[in-house]
Amino acid sequence: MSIVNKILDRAYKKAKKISINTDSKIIFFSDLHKGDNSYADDFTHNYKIYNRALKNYYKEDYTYVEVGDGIELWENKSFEPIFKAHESTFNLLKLFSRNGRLHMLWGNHDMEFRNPLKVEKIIHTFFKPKNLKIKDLFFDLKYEESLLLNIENSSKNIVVFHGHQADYMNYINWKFNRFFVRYFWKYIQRWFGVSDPTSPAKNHTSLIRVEKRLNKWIVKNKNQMVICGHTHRPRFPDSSDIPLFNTGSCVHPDSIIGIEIVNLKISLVKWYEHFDESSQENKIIKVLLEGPTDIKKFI
Ligand SMILES: [Mn+2]
Repeated sequence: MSIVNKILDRAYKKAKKISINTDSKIIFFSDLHKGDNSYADDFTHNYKIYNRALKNYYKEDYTYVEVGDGIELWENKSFEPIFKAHESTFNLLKLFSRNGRLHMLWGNHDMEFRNPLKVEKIIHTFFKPKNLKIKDLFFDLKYEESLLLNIENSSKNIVVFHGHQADYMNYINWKFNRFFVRYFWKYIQRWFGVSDPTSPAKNHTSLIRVEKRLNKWIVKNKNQMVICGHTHRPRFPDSSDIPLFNTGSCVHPDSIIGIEIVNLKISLVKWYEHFDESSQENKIIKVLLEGPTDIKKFI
């Protein structure tokens, strides 16, 4: 059995189980790559759209699932500047967390969160006594590798993980890749405008390879439905196709893309800023890209 299959099997077996039914409302976003607001921060230009979307989802009683790479810990060594740059976003996550409606998964760019001791250390280093007030305002950062959404009173499941489990270089060698991006690539990117070669989001061959491996695993596991991120390429298959869904990302040039599950129906949605002719002002709106399609068609 290949190493990738072993990694995927393990992520599947140890997934945190959650049961869902016709009342469940879930929004999945991934790949925010929140940084320190500097030139290299890919999220900054979309934070207004993202915050508006999150406020809406919070009001409408959704559960928020972050499917990995929420935070960019390759280009940034410390968590403090990221927290300071995106405090409004973290405050929104805190609301979901306090209501028990938050699930955070780690990807390759925030794989440090795999280790609860590391999380504790990151929080401890940041929340020194002078920052204790902020700590009180913060929430428990608890990360999982994967979720298993079980359709209530059935044996049917959807598995959710970041997707770098099918990307050997980014799962096993994440520390080397992080080193490469942190000390070398960030500067090349800035000076010459070249894209990071370790990222399937910016490299078509590796994107296709990751999708192929995931498809293979799905077929091997009786067409197990999967929701992932990582490649930044949104994906919503036909019901006759292999059930591999991808949330896209929150770093698209002028929009964020995500997946919703409402009333056991799945959709792909996009949020973006749009100039409204009648009111002559910019409005942030949501459009449906695909669905809503009955989940039963995929499982
Ligand atoms: Mn990733």
